[in-house]
Amino acid sequence: MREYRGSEIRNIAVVGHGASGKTSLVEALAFVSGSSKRHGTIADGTTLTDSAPEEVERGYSINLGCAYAEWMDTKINLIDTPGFLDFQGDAIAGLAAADGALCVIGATSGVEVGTERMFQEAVSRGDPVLFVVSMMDKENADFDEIYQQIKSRLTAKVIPIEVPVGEGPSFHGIVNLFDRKAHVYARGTKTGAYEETDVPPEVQPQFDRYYAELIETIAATDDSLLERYLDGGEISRDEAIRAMKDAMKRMELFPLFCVSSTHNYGTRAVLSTIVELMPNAYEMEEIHAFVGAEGDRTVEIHAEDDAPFAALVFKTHSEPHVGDVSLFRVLSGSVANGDEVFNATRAGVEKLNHLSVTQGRDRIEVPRLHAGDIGCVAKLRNTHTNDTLSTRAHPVRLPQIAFPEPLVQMAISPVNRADEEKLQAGLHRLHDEDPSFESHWSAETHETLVTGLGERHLEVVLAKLKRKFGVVAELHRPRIAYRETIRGRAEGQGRHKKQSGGRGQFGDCWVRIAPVPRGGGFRFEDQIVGGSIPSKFIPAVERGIIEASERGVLAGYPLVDFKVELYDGSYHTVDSNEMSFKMAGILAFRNVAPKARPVLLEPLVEVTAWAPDEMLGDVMGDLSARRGQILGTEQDGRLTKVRAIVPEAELYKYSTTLHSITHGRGHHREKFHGYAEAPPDVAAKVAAENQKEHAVAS
Ligand SMILES: Nc1nc2c(ncn2[C@@H]2O[C@H](COP(=O)(O)OP(=O)(O)O)[C@@H](O)[C@H]2O)c(=O)[nH]1
Ligand SMILES: [Mg+2]
Repeated sequence: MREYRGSEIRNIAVVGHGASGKTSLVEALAFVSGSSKRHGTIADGTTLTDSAPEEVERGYSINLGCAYAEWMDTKINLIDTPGFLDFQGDAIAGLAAADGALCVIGATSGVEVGTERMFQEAVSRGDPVLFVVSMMDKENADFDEIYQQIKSRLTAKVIPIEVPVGEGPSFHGIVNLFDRKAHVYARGTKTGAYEETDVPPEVQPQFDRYYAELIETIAATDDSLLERYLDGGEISRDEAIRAMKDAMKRMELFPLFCVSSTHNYGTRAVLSTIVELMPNAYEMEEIHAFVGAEGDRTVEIHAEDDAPFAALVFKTHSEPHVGDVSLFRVLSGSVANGDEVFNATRAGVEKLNHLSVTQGRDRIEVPRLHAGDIGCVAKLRNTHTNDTLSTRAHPVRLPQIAFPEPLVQMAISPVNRADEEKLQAGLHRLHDEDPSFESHWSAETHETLVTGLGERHLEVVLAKLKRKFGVVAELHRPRIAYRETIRGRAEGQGRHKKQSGGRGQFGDCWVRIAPVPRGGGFRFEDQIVGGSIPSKFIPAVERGIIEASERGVLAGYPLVDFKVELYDGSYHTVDSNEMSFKMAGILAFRNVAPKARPVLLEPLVEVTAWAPDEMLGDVMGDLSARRGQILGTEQDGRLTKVRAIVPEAELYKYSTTLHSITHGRGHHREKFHGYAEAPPDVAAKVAAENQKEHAVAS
């Protein structure tokens, strides 16, 4: 491959809902350009960008994948992204690495939740977006219908640039509104070869309608063109292209195309359009990168070859036998194979051996990459997603990609207990690859918790653990970190006496126990007067009480928010020691706490849920059924936001329920809120479960 400079590079993220045809489109574009020798399919598991075993097995994308198409002396980097929201972390990373997006919409499935989500994400980043209606060959494909859906659900500024010739199984060509020519595909063509003809009579009415709309729209984006148009003058193709490109950058215009990736119809036109309408890599707006240890100063980064090298690692993934592979976007400067670079995020030197570009799973070594290009390198020592590679002389840290926060929580354990260490190492590595996945050990419930964007996300984590790290693990419902407290006061004795052969044990104490406000923890007051317990044994009493309180009195959960006054006791000059006073403390707690009206505390979560208006009633009904207390509702863009306090125990798999109530359009956030007394029936159930567990254990 020859070297490409930024002006000859386009970086395009391919986004949209799951199964809208993104991966197949990338495959077709790489193939018709001649850059990929084979036209792989999803069914055979042979596409360039769905090459991980998890993807082949499931038939959908999980990781972003990079391919390229060389077309019109330009290298188009195509970043295929997953459509399911469980994997939107990679879709967001793909957009962050690109300068524009192809938003793919299936001709029969239309605009879906993932389409809305990713279109908004692209627009909020200020990236130009080109819509592509895919699968035009499918039965019931309806181009006009999809155009109307985009108009009503995504943006009124969408404008068709092409008209399909035939639809569904009879789809066999496209008419380009600029060229006023039809591409009629030879039946059975494998390479997208076509014959150029005049506009066929059957599409003439549609052509006239869309052509008028197009010219009017373009004219409206530019005052001088508008004037000429109103005076009845002509607008040339070049003028129209320039005006459209500018309008796309300002988000004032979104062109619409149509293809069949299976048949390679319409794909050449998409390639040419990307070259003509999408910004080249030199046109990137400047970025403010952080410098200095504190990161309190910034420098401007421009896409220029002779500036110092700076690149953002937007994806890392580990592959068995290869190790870690890092994908990065060169934002400024250029870099040569074998160069030494500086990871300013982790203050480490890395060597870029076998500098490459990727065509799906294949890595193709290149001598040099210029500002604006996307590259890859394997086996860096300590570099992860979101790190910046720069130089020792000019270390900078680029703004990081904001990954979505994980939401769904499960407990995980290895099936084979001996694999615990391997499991922890694997979880750690998977987080480095995918920051929207996290894991941590819960000291309170003694289990490892994993959080991700959805249940599908966590199931894929299990599959990766097995394949990449050889650990078979399983997911469970997480334990709830209940606590206990007391509502009343009580007092009494703890007396430990044991005579066994030689020296005996003796400890005796009297305590009063009382509640303190929520969050007050544990307080201990020594009120011994006259040395009824020698002061050296008093800390032992306290330790005994703390130890006993950790096991609770109702259901085996730690008892919190109480105070203990130690006010009397007795001792024996020979038999008393620390151990016996600790036992006395334990016995005192066990004797007195049950009399102080113990209650169960349960963790509460503040839930904020977003849903379309028409489903709001069902969402609130469901929250109430989960013992939720609704705090209020409020309009937030197109959706309504509901806030509620809900017991954590009732929130298991909430996102799945919300997803089905709102047909995938709702989403939510959770935040720990605090502890509150659980209702008696809940407390009784938790206590019974605890007893059952102990019965099994003993
Ligand atoms: N008939 C037809 N099927 C297609 C076309 N493009 C994709 N598909 C099928 O649609 C399904 C989803 O495609 P895929 O590329 O995986 O979509 P993605 O999830 O958006 O990447 C697969 O079964 C493809 O074979 C097309 O142009 N025509
Ligand atoms: Mg895909």
